[in-house]
Amino acid sequence: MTSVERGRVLLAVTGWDPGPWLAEFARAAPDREIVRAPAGPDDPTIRYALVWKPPPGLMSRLPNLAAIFSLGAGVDHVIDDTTLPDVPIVRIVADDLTNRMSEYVVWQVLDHLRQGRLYRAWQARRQWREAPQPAAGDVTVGIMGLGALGTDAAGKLAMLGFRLAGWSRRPKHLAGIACHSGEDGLAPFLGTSDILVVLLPLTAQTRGIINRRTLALMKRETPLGGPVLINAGRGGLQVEADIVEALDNGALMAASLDVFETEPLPATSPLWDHPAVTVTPHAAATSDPRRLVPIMARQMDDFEAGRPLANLVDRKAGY
Ligand code: NDP
Ligand code: OXD
Repeated sequence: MTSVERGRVLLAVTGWDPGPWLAEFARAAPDREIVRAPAGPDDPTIRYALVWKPPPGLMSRLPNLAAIFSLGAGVDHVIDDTTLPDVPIVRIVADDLTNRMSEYVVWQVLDHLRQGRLYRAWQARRQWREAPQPAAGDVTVGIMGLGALGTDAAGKLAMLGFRLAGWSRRPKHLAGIACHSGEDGLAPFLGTSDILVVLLPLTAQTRGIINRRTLALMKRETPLGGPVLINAGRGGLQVEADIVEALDNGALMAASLDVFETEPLPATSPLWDHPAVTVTPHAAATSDPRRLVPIMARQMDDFEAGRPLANLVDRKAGY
């Protein structure tokens, strides 16, 4: 079969450099043609789309589209398009991405446990001081979102001796994690969390879930001196004005934020220079084309051989 008979692959990315994705795709799937734009309106040659924040309406103008591959684990950037055709959406579940996210979570949790902000401030003032050193075993990390990323991060934190709690939509039983679920489980879950790690998808149900009311449900007294928030899920999960207020009134002691309501984070945001906030630029777990493209190319081959696509998005649930 020629590459045209097999159908073309469209790469539709906004805000990312397409170069490495095109190069990796050419290497991983030399028998498939990848293009940056449809040949015209209603291009019938496009069979698959690899997307990150695709322009709204673009997918609906591809009449022979068989599947959409999100270049990220989250799919809010795709399914927010109300004109999306009814084709399978595949998201990323890959060891490479999962490991990177767990590295970020462990890095931030340990930084809070070991008082990284205090020591950096003291070093800047040439102060030789020792901060209180709580034990990991006295600290409960609450993982909000016990999916591919949350369960891996929980396992790695458990190896370091932390106590674990978790929250998911549907009930779960996971060894070593006090599992809570659904709306009724939210308050008990937040009430046990000294450090809250948010790894939820952004859906109609989760939008704005980190707010004044939910932050107030966290413990005020913790072995770290106060509750800590780490959000690497999506910026739309958090109400930033409420986070700043909580940091200023003691409902929160510190926050590590990788994602924001508006990205890039506007220069005017008070989060940039808040002394209790660590900002990273949506970089907790980067999508590395070298690791991810071969997985997608394999999935296309599987699909054409009649095997089911893995890691499909449940459009009704929104993730
Ligand atoms: P999964 O779909 O595997 O897991 C999502 C988890 O969230 C599941 O446990 C799910 O519950 C839970 N959940 C969803 N909706 C609700 C709800 N309404 N109430 C309670 N729990 C809910 O996703 P991943 O772990 O792969 O990824 C999570 C998110 O991380 C992505 O959606 C993305 O937004 C973000 N991300 C961020 C990156 C970054 O660099 N900052 C990189 C990669 C991902 P259940 O188990 O019952 O389904
Ligand atoms: C993702 C992301 O969803 O990079 O994978 O945010």
